[in-house]
Amino acid sequence: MKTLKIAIQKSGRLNEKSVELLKNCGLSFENYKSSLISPVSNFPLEILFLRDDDIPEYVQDGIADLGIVGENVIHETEVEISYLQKLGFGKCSLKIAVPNNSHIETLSELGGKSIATTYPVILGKFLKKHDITAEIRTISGSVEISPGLGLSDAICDLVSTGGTLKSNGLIPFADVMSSEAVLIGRKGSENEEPVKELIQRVQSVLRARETKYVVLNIHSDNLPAITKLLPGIKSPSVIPLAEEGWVAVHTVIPESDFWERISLLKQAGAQGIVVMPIEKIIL
Ligand code: PRT
Ligand code: ZN
Repeated sequence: MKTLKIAIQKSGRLNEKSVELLKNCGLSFENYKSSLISPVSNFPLEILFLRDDDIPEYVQDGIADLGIVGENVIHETEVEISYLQKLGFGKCSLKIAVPNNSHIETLSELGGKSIATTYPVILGKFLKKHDITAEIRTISGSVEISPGLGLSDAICDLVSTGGTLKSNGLIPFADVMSSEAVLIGRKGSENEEPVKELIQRVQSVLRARETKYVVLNIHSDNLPAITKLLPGIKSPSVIPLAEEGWVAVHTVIPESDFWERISLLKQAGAQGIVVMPIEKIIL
C-alpha cells in the first residue's frame, strides 16, 4: 500500500490538538520537536511537521496527501484542495476592529480608511463584496498594535477570547469569517483507500468526543418513559438487575444537551447514573 503523508503544524496553536487527534486515531509515532518527518509504525503514513502557512500548498501540490490547518490559512492561500472534515478545534474568527475612540460605526465608514492585516486576500474579497474601497496594509504580525502606532485606522485579525483586542483598546466591528481546524486532502485523495480509512478513524474519534456512555438503573415500569428520552445509536441495551423489577439501561447521550437530558432522566425515575467517556464510535 502507498505510504501517505499528512502535514500538521510543527509548533503553535494547532500542533498539540493535531498530534492528539492522530494518536487517538490509533496511530503510533514519535513526536520529537526537532524532527520534520515522523513515520507511523502501524499505518502506511508519514507525518510532516511544517509551518501552518505552507500546509495548504504542500497538499495542493501533492507533496503531502493530507493536512490539518485552519480554514483561515486555506482561504488566504486560495488553494485547490478537498475539504475532508471539520475538526472542532482551533476555533476563532477573523474580525475587523477599530480603536475604542474611533468614530467608525458602519462598514461603509471604512471607505478611504487603512486596515492592517496579515490576511490581505480574505480582507480584499470581503471589502469588494461590500463595495468598500479601503487601503489594505499587509503586515507580518502584531497587527493589534498598528492603530496605536498610527500605522492604520483599523485592523483585521483573528480573535478567539477577545483579550488581545481589549488590551490594545480595540473593539470588534465586523465579522469577516469564522474558522476552525480542518482535515484537507489533495484533490481526489478522498477516493483512495488509505485516505478513506483515515477519514473514518478521524470521524469515529470526533463522534465519540460528542457523546458520553451512560448506564442507569430504573424500575422496569419506567422503561417506556426513559426510552423516549434516549437517542442511542439504535435502541438502548436493557439488562435485568438482581433485584426483581429493576433493569440497567446502557446508552449514549450527546454532549450538547447532556445536563438537560440527565435531569429529565432523573425526573423519569433514573437512579445510580454512571457516565463514562467514549474512545471511538465506529458506525
Ligand atoms: O509558526 P506557524 O506559522 O506555524 O504558526 P502561526 O504563528 O502562524 O499560527 P498560530 O500557531 O498562532 O495559529 C495557528 C492557527 O490557530 C491559526 O491559523 C488559526 O486557524 C488558529 N487560531 C485560533 C488562532 C487563534 N485562535 C488566535 N487567537 N490563531 C491566532 N490567534 C491570535 C490572533 O492572531 C491574535 O494575535 O491570537 C491573538 C488573539 O487571541 P485572543 O484570545 O486574545 O482573542
Ligand atoms: Zn503561520
